Amino acid sequence: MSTASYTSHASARKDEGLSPLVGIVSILLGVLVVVLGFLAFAMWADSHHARDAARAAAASAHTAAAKAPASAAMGSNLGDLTSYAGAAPANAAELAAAHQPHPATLPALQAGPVAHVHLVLKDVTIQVAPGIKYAAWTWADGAPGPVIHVRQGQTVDVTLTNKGAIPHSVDFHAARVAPNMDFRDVNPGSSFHFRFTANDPGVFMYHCGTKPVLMHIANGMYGAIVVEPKAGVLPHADRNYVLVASEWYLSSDGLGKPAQFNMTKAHARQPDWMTFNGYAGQYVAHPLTAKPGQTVRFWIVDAGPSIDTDFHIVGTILNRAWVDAGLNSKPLHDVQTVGVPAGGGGVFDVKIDKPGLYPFVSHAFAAVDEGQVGVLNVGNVQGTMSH
Ligand SMILES: [Cu+2]
Repeated sequence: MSTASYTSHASARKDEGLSPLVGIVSILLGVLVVVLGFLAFAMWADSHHARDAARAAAASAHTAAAKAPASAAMGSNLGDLTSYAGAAPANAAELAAAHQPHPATLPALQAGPVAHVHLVLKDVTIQVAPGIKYAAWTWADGAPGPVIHVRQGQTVDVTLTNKGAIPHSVDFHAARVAPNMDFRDVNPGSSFHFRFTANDPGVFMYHCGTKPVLMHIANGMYGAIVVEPKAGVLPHADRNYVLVASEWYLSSDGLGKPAQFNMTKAHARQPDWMTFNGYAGQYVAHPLTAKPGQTVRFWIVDAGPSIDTDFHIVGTILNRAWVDAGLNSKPLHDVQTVGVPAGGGGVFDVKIDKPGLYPFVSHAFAAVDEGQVGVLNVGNVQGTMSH
């Protein structure tokens, strides 16, 4: 509009000396020409945008079509955002009680300068909640993979054996190496070997980094490596627990045939289940334990693939929190809830004097409803949580 008014003023000046009527008509004609020109430009731009949008849609359809055979072969239910959160068979409580919980206790260190790690990748049907079957791509013993515990300065000697149906790889967040060399894809039936020195203390994620990474992680290919600082650097802890948080995106309820990965839900970040150590609520049915007054250290990794964990223990306050597992830094003291980002870690100390049942959660509470909750039983008390 400013262009139109500037042009009409210019016309008015040029036509000085003619009769007022001719002047007014010429001004109106000038405005009309400008307005028509503007409208024509707007229509052209609109059609141009429409054409671009059509091209983008076609390209996106083409990409989706290109991906479709692989996704279809893997059973992904493209376009379906139906939630299966909370699905449960009639005997869910019985199944939860019978479930062997994933070991959360930090395993012992390996002696010597080299820690040997053999990771075997496999396609296996697991359960992610009581009675909920999922066709996973995981490490030999399910998801998450084994906790690797090394001392700062140790060399980690990794052998990766792929017993799955498609290429996989392993990416260690604790390593400073060239990813194109050491995180390379390994074909089915092959093994690959590499080493790195664990110079940075903390708790780190490891995961398959093969494309699409979102799918490989969501299917269960992740775990935690604890790089403990040299003896005496950290305050003493009486118990050490490792928890790997993650979320699951299901193509079906998993009650009958195993559910598979749903890319649409993964892109929408709409999981059906969220877990600590791969199985919804397993430490509610089988609590972690401590004695009153003991220092309990939680080594947390959030494997995602996409949602953060807001770690909180109900009924107490975290005495020490090394945010993002930065063990070269000083911890925060006396904090209520600490975020652990997807792909990150956190180390949290808590000392509880009073016997009781203390739930630990991701305080983003949809996560609790979807299974990311456990209980720390302090003092071997009996009973269950009322909330
Ligand atoms: Cu993989």
